[in-house]
Amino acid sequence: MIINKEHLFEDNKKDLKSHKESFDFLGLKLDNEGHDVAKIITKLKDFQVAIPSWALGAGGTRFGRYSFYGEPSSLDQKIEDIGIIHTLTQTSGAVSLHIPWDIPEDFKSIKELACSLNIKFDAVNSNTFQDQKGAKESYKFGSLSNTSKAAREQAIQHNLDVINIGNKLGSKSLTVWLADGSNFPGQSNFQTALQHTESSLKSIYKGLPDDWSMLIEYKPYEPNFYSTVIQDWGTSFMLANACGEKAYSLVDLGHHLPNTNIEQIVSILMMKGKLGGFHFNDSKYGDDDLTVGSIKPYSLFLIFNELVYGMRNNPQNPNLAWMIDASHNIKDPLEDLIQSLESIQEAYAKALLVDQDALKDAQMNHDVVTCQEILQAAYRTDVRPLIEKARLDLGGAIHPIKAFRNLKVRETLIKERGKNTVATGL
Ligand code: LRH
Ligand code: MN
Repeated sequence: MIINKEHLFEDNKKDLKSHKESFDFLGLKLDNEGHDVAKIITKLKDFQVAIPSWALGAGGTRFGRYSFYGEPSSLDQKIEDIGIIHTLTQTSGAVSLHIPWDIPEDFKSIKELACSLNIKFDAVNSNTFQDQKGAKESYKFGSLSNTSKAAREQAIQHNLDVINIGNKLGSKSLTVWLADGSNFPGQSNFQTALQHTESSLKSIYKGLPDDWSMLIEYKPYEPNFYSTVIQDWGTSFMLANACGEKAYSLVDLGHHLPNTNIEQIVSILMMKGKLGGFHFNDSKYGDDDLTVGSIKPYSLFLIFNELVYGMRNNPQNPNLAWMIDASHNIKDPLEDLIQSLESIQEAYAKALLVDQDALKDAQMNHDVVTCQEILQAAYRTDVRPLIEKARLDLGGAIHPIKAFRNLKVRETLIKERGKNTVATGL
């Protein structure tokens, strides 16, 4: 399904007047406060978030999975679905593939399809947390950290194969997340496991093309529940430094123990020039992979406040890879992703309204109340008219969820694909 631009234009017409009124009102207010509204709109337009190829169908837990009709059953259909989201939101012009879940059958045609929908190939993800049929070695007791040299070499070769696949698609980064760890005290030697992981990552790093980067994702637990080799930002940072200048840490928002100050981690990694990118989602307890901004929107805003500060003051840190990593157990996957994109854009737009110079002054003068007033003034600003304007200027929907339903997207996908298609992924 391709969204008909005429139908979208007609659907927008109903909301054009109220959008224009709220945009003009907010524009005047921000102008009076000295903000460069046009510059903020441009930043929002340039801000593109990659959609995970593994989150376009219904997710599930060990307690069950409720299928969603009209799911994509091929990579082509997944790219089409990302095209639908991108047409409506104009902020998801990239896809992050997970290998082997989404190996292209025909590289040429998949590149042409993605290009026709203005979708780029962002980071490719390796998978050494599941055994593949016919694989010689098992990852039951680890992959890059396994005490078995043969298992480590198999995992290293898989990562080199993933780089090769990404290279054919125009991707420029590899994301490595390891499930490696242990379930019981005494099961593994922490030092040996980390040493194996470091030397294995160095072997993969040697296979990186010059203009590529390696993103090392950390996670405190699951699927191992006693120890995880790359458990926190410090370990990922250490390994990235050990590998070299093309290696960075990847921050998955759900990979932190409760009440961890993630915005502080983000600011430190940026200051050290080692923040490579994000997996955006939200969570209440564990790695819940819920809709971005659905549980802790203020925390997301504080993270973007550090990102805006870092993007202004840390030229040593590269451009970041913006990606979503979520799982949809009860919502329509496409609507869930659209809501996540809106929350990300909203947090970014609010953070762009923070008067960083005034904040710095107040911090220097220990004027704690003013520090909070400056942050919360930005956070309390309803920035939705700015995001609507950025979308509208690019030919998108003023209200993407409304348009998704008014244009009967799910009904059309079910007609085209039927009710029994299942997407690969989590
Ligand atoms: C691990 C993770 C990782 C992916 C997987 C799908 O929890 O966040 O980024 O490989 O989810
Ligand atoms: Mn992730």
